[in-house]
Amino acid sequence: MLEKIKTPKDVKKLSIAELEKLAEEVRQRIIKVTAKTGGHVAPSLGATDLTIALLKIFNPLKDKIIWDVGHQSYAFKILTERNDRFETLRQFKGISGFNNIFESKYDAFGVGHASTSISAALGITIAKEMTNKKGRVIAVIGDGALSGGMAFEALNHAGHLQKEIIIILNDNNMSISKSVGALQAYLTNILVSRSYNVMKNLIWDFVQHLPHRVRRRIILSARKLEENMINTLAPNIIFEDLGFKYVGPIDGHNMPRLVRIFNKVKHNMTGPIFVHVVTKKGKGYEHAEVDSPRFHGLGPYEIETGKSVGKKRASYSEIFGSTLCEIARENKNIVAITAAMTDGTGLTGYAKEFPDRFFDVGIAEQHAVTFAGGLAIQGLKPFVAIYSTFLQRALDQVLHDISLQKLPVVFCLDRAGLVGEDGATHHGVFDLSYLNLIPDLVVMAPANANEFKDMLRFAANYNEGPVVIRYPRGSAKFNNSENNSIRFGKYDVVKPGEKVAIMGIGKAFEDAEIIYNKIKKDFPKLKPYLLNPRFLKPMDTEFLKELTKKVKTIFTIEDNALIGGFGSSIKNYFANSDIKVYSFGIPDQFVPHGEITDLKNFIETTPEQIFEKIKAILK
Ligand SMILES: Cc1ncc(C[n+]2csc(CCOP(=O)(O)OP(=O)(O)O)c2C)c(N)n1
Repeated sequence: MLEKIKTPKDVKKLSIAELEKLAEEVRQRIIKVTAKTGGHVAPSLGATDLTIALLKIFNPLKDKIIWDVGHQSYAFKILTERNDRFETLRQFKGISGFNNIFESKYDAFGVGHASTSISAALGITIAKEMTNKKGRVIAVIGDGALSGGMAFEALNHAGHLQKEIIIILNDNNMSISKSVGALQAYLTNILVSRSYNVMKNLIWDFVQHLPHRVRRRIILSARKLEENMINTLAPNIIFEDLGFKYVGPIDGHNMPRLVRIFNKVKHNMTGPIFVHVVTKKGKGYEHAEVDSPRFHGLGPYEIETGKSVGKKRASYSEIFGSTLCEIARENKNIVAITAAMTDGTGLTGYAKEFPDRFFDVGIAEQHAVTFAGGLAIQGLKPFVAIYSTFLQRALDQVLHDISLQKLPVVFCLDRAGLVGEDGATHHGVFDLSYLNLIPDLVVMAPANANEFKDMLRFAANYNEGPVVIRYPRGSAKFNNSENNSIRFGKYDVVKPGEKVAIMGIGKAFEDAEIIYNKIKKDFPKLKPYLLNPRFLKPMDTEFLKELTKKVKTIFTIEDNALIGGFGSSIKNYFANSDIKVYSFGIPDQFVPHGEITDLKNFIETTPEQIFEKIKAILK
C-alpha cells in the first residue's frame, strides 16, 4: 500500500480495508526507522489511524492540519511526500522530528513546544476568512497539551468567535507520563460515564440478538444512535458550554468510524467543532503500548525486545533527582515541581519517596513558576525543574512573580545548551541571555557532576532570593577536584596564569580545558589562566578587577547565544578597559537538529575550530 502513496491524494482513493492495511504498513515503517534513529515512537503510532482518516477526508494543502508539538506526526510525514527521506529523521540535514514550514508545504505551522495548535489554527481560520480562501482548519491536540494555558486561552477565544475551526482531541490519557489535572479526570469521566456505558451495552446486546438479515443495517443505525446517545448522556458540557459542537468519544483505531465521523464533520457541520478521539499510545507495537512513557521519546532501540541500545552513564537529570532526595530527607520544606516532565527531569524517584511534596502541574510552565512563588512566600523551598527551552514561556513569571519579590525559588534548568536531535525548538541556548537581564536572580552553571551537587546544596540553603542552575542533557562527569565548594558569586580559578585567560561556563568548561591544553602545547611560553566561572550572575567583580592587572586578552566560551550571554557580560565589564574579550558561543541563528558534534561543527564551535581562531588571534 505504502509504495502506492506518492502524494496524500493517493490516500483518498483507498477503500477502508486498504486504509487499514496502509496504517499497518506505516506503523511498521515508523518502528523500523525509529529503532535506528530514535524519536517519538509511541505518540506517532497512536496517531497513525487518525492521520490516515484525516488524509482520506481532508486535503492537507487546501485544508490546514496543525499538529500540537508535532511529535505525533510521523505518519503524516510519511504520507505527505517524505517517505523517501524518512530514514533521515532527526539527523543532521535530515527531516525534523516536528513539523516545520521550511521542510514541507504540508506542514501548516511550525511546532515543538506544546499547546500552540488551537491558537495557530484560529489565526489561520480568521486569515482564510478575511482573504476569501477556501478549506477547513484542523488542530490536532493531545490531552497532555490541552492542559497547557495557551490551549485554554485559545478555546476561550475560539468559542467566543464562533468561526470555522475543527479541534481534534487525541486523547490517550497520557502526557509523557500519566496525564494529570481536573480536565483529564473529566475526560476520563466522559469515557467511563455510567450512562454512556450502560447505554452502549444495552444497544449492542440488543443488536446481537437480532436475526442475521437485518443485523447489518441495524448495526449501522445503532452506531449513529450510539453516537447521539453519547452526545446526550455523557457529561460533555464543558466544550458545549464553551461554544463548540462536541462529537465523540470515538475509537481512534476504528477506521470506518473515524472516516465516517470526519466526513460528517467536514460536510455537515459548521462553526467550532470539538471531536474527541480516544487513542492508545504506542498502538500496534507491544513494547510501546506497555511502556509508553519510555517510548514517548527515546534513542535507538532493539525492535524485538524494545530495549534501548547503547550504554548509559549517570545523567545530570539523575544526579538532580537523587541529590534532591538527599536534600529533601534533611529539609522538610523542600517541594519539587515539574511541568509534565517527571521522568525527563529525573524526579521519578523523588515523586515516589515524597508524594506529598511533589507536584506535576501538567504542561503549564507559567503556572508552575507562580505556583512555586506562592509556596515560597509561605516559607516552603520549591525546586522547579523545567527544561531550559520550556522556561522561555515563563520568563515574565520568573521576572515579575519571583525575582521582583526576591522569593527563594530554585529553578533547575535541564537540557541547557544544544540538545541534538530535537533541534531548533528544543535547544536550550537562550536561557543565559533571557535570565541575565533579571535583577536579584542568581544564575549558575556547573562544569561537572560534583559541582552540580554542590550547587544544589548551595541553592537549598540560599534564602535571599531566587536561584537558577542550568545544566546540559546527557551524562555528567565526576571530577577529582577538591575544589567543588560553591562560594556565592565566586569564580573557580582552575589554573592561575598571566596575560591570557580562558573562561568556559557550565558544559563549555570541558571545551575550555581542551583549548587550554592545546594552547599550552602550541604556545609553550604562554601561561594562560583557566577559569570556571560557575556564576553568570552575580559576576565575580572582585576577581575581575584583579584580572585587569594580570591579563590583556580573555577568551570566553559558552553553549548559549552570544547575544546577551556570559561572554557579553564579560565584554561589557571590560568595555572601558584595554582588555580585549573574544567570545565563542551560539551565533545569532537558529541551530538545526542533528548530533551535537555535527551541530557544533556546523556553527564552528568545536574545540578544534575555536582553537584555530584563538591561535590566529594569539599569533
Ligand atoms: C511547552 C512544552 N512543555 C513541555 C513539552 C514536552 N512535551 C512534549 S510532548 C509532551 C506530552 C504531550 O502529551 P499529549 O499532548 O497528550 O500527546 P501524546 O504524546 O500523549 O500523544 C510534553 C510534556 C513541550 N513540548 N512543550
